[in-house]
Amino acid sequence: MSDSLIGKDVIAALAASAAGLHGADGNPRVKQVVNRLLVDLMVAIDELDISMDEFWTGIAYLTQAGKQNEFGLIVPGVVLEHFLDLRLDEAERRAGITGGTARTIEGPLYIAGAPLSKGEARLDDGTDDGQVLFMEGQVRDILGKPISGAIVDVWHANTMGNYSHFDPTQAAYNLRRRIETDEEGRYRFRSIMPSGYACPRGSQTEKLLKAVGRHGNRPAHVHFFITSPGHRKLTTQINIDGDKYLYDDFAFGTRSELIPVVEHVSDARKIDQAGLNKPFARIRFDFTLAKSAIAAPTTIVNREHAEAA
Ligand code: MBD
Ligand code: FE
Repeated sequence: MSDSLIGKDVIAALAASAAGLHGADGNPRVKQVVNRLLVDLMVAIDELDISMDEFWTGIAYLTQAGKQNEFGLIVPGVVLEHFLDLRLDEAERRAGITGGTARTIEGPLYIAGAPLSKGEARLDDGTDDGQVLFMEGQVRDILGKPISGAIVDVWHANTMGNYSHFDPTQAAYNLRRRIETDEEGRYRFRSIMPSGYACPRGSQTEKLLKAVGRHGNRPAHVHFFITSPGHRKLTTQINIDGDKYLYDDFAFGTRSELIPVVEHVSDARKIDQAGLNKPFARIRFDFTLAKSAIAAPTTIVNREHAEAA
């Protein structure tokens, strides 16, 4: 690292001017954030002696990432989405909110408006002959009371690690459903065992990961939003135990509390009872929601979500 060429006072003055701090117009929060990020960026450029070519390579990288709509993938890949979770965890701890199911990142592949059904659903359309997976459980509050009428919004990849909507070969909303819990707070679904996701070949995300010597794989997982009036929204995932990438997730989403036992059922009678003709897997997982609180930041995240046609 070479010595810096520009004084910190000069950088501060340039950033303040560029962020409009000397005028009354504009959005004060935007001005505050832009000022800070400009200071931090100029200090980094100066102290790391970032060359013009390096700088413009970075801008070209980001431009292409934007064209390819990849920021939603780069953000978890560079740990920022997990970092936001850690901050929310700590804010909740300080507000005295404890006992809920662990949260983990949403990721970029949620599609709003999946078909809604009561109590149970089948997520797959029967065209993927992956292992059948039954998953069920109960949604409860932190006192252990079942929450009926909660919405379990679930989405996951197919056996190729691909998500419907983003993968045009799958039907709309394949492997995506919303299930309303029954009177006992229970949900239940049939689906197929997902495979892990891998960042697309040739993507900007993959290029960055390669440049820092990392891979772009996630362990197999199932995503959830759990919502119920009067309770804090839960954004989480479960990971499939035994996956090669279980504790080596490029997106930093794995949490040990979110790795349920996967029961592999090969007993002929049980297979028959399930109406199947080959072994299947079963996962039981309960969700615990914290009560709504005004003392802590909201868990409702407003970000752009597509909806299938
Ligand atoms: C995924 O399926 C995912 O969940 C995340 C966080 C990033 C990329 C793909
Ligand atoms: Fe995912």
